[in-house]
Amino acid sequence: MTMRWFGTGYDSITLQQIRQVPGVSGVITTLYGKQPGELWEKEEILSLKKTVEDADLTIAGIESVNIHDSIKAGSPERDACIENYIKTLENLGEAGIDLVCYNFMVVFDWTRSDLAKTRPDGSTVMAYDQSIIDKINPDDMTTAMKAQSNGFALAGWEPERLEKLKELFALYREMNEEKLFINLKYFLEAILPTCKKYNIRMAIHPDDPAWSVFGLPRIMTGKEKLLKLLNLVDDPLNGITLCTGSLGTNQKNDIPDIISSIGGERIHFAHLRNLLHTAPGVFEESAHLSSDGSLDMYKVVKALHDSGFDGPIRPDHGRAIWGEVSMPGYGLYDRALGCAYLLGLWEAVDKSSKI
Ligand SMILES: [Mn+2]
Repeated sequence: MTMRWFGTGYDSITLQQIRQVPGVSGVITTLYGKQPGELWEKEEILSLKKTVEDADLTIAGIESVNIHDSIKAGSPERDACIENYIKTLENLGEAGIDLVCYNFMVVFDWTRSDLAKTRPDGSTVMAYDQSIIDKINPDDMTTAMKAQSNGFALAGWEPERLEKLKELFALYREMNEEKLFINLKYFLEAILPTCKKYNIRMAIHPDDPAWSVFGLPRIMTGKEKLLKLLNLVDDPLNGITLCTGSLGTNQKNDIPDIISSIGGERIHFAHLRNLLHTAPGVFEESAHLSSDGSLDMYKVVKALHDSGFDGPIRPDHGRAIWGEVSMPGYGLYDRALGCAYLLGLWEAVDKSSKI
């Protein structure tokens, strides 16, 4: 069990707090100040590692080493960016880090219409309403997200990159699902020899929400396309991050079935959280418990356990509760409750399987 930690100066949570959550032994972290395409120097990685290990925790994986737009778009400067990505993987590998989560969403990363929707119990959560998104001009999206961020930098919403929104949209004007798959394959094949050398597992994160937003193509949306990617580059190191909150945005996605169809060998990392669907295209994030949302977390954990999955798990976003102010979704309290609940489910599933 792990928790995501954004690093000193970026996160409201300390490593000492994470260390005190029972059952948590590692963090999923990143060099948060890095721009997509930028090289991660070995000294920076080793310094991050030392900080984490000094707190008696381990780095269980990196989330994320972000992919530069030229790689997703397949534009000429992609080879230079892939070169930097490969050097970054080498530096991570040399530091003993062997799990990298990334995503292949274009222009906008994870998207919500509300970062602090109040629930009946007074907690606030991130929420999505397609009809609200449909009325937002994409030009205003960055400002709308930033206004609700409690002053924190939001993962995947780099202001430096989104300043050039018109250029970004122009870059992807001709983009479609098929071309995105081709560009993703090109990227994975280029980095695979390095991944093999260091045994680095690449774990693509599903698109969130799992459908096209603002007319931009999205490809990591459900079982068929996840399997397509795994077959396209058929190597055990090419795997996925099983994110229940992202795949679960589409109620047609049967998550236990996705887990058993993919198999534990290709699921390298799991984000476990729940969400509540209130109408088609309308959902809010909930507490982790099955009883609080639309997903059956027992069935999810059982499917993961039975698949032979042995990678890190982290609770994903949590609610804001007990007056805590943090980066939206990344407070301490509700994620710690999520850890305890998920570890309880895992223990029950594991012990039941051995009776
Ligand atoms: Mn996730």
